[in-house]
Amino acid sequence: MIFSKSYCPHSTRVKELFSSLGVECNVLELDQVDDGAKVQEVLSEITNQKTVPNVFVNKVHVGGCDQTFQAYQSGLLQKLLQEDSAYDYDLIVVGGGSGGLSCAKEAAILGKKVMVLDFVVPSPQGTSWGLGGTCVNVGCIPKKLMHQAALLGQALCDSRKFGWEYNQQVKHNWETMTKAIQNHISSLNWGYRLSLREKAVAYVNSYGEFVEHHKIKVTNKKGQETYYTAAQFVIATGERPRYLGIQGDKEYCITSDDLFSLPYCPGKTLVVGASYVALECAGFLAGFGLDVTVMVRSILLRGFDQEMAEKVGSYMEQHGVKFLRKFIPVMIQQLEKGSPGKLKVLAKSTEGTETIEGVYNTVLLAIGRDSCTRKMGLEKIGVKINEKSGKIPVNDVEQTSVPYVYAVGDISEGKPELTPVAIQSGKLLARRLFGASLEKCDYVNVPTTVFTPLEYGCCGLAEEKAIEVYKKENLEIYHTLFWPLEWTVAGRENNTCYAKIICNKLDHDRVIGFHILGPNAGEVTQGFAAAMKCGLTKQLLDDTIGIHPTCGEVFTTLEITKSSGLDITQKGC
Ligand code: FAD
Ligand code: NA7
Repeated sequence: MIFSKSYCPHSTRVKELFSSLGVECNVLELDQVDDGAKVQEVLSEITNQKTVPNVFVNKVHVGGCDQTFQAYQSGLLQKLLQEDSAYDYDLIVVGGGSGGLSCAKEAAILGKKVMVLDFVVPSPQGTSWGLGGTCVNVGCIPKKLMHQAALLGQALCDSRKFGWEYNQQVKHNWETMTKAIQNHISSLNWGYRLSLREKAVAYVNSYGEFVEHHKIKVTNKKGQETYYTAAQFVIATGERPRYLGIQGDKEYCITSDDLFSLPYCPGKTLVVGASYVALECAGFLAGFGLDVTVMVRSILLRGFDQEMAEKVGSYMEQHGVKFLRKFIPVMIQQLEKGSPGKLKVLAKSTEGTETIEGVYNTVLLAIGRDSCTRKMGLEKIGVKINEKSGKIPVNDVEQTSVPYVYAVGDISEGKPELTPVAIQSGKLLARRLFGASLEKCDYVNVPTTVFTPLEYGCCGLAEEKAIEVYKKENLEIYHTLFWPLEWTVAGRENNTCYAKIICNKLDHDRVIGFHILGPNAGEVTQGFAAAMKCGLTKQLLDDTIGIHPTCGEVFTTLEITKSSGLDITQKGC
């Protein structure tokens, strides 16, 4: 199908190319039909391409004149010209995590023949898991459950103030918790398999690697290879934890991939890294009463609002987590084997020549994650990756540099690395590919929560980013400290929880940044994120009647601006 204009020389070249290949095309000359401009507008929406010619082959968008000739030269065009039915599947999804499963299920609901490949390469410590990807097995789910286990410990302390009396010694049992969490995860793995089967999606527990256009080699645990073809592919292979590349790291350290199913209590733990995975793990381990140190290379929670990040850190510090700032490990040595054993960590300052040593039972690396894109033959079919980050650049319809290959989730460049983002973009992609939908995934104002001992929820811009984008003089920031009612009788500290909104004065005091540090921050943030999608302003917040007594109600009574410098400490309840 060629969308063309009769006077356009590039359209003529493309038409000549297809006719030289003996291919009969449908051609729509947009300058010769009444609604040509409208069609061009819709095409631009769907394909992100404003110009003609705009070429589709067997429902796959190829592009303009240059892209069509490039596809011809690489042989891709000839492949696309084969009938759809020449392929084994309409869609093969590589990666059965949040993004891949949502895309596969939606495509199957829309009547397509779909296959999902999912394979977990065991961690250097030998840990592997079932279907569902990072979130279910080694991410959000076990992390939040361990966070909950730690919060229950805090609740036990609070409960005495509320009159609960008990004599038994309270202690935490790692094995009991881990077993219960892993049982829950197994039930989720089973649920995913079942729901694929119900929707007639073929699930293959094997590793996928492209070998040529439209063809993937699939290798199972036993090394047996099978080949499949598909008209379209979605890559949703996610990320895996990075290692330091120093002596002893892969041999002796664990990562979040190992922690949640560790068969023994990790004991005295060094957490290396300062982003949310690091701080969340450090937080719940300390909540179980373990001796926990976080080694920070530079700042806490890079990318998040730094005022909030520092408050997260100082609460953790006041509740027993030690921080070693501006140090990086240089060597890990095993002193004793065991479950857990004993490790010596040598670290050096990032600012000078100082070195320090420490002995820990466990070293947990949480220093970032690498995209799983380098060992799957992407170069063989010409899918471009960002060589530095390994991420796959995609356009606003999640299409890669190869027209029939799409990418969603953590491996797509510039997108928030969050489960609901992967799910939404996978689902909408399937609807655009196989339904009649034009809806694109909206990556703006995606809310998130850091589940540290004091939770931090946010939506929109960090203060630093808002200043960079809108300039300080155009912003009004409202903030307050607050004391959750539940904390008063429990005797927990006042002036610790904090709420902040950043408003754009040039746009009716529109809320462009929402930040809360307090209990249930995720629950609070979710609703306000919906309000921000609807264009929340400071006036609308003031017009909203609060729910008393809750933490969320502070946002309906914000009065003090940061620029006023007025005292925000709370004197009573
Ligand atoms: P994944 O879920 O990682 O799935 C990719 C799958 O593809 C994996 O199963 C992988 O083994 C498989 N695979 C890779 N290569 C191949 C191949 N060649 N062939 C076959 N299969 C392959 N997000 C939140 O929203 N909230 C949270 O609270 C949260 N907490 C997190 C906590 C931790 C500790 C971590 C690590 C992440 C957390 N995340 C959280 C992020 C969230 O887990 C990810 O954003 C999400 O899982 C990304 O989904 P995905 O589909 O891109 O990839
Ligand atoms: P991030 O967000 O990539 O952060 C990595 C953290 O580790 C950050 O604090 C880094 O410090 C630190 N880091 C990175 N390299 C080193 C070395 N070599 N030594 C010491 N410290 C280091 O990683 P996360 O694992 O928390 O999360 C990644 C994604 O996983 C996240 O988006 C979710 O989707 C799940 P820096 O600030 O760079 O100095």
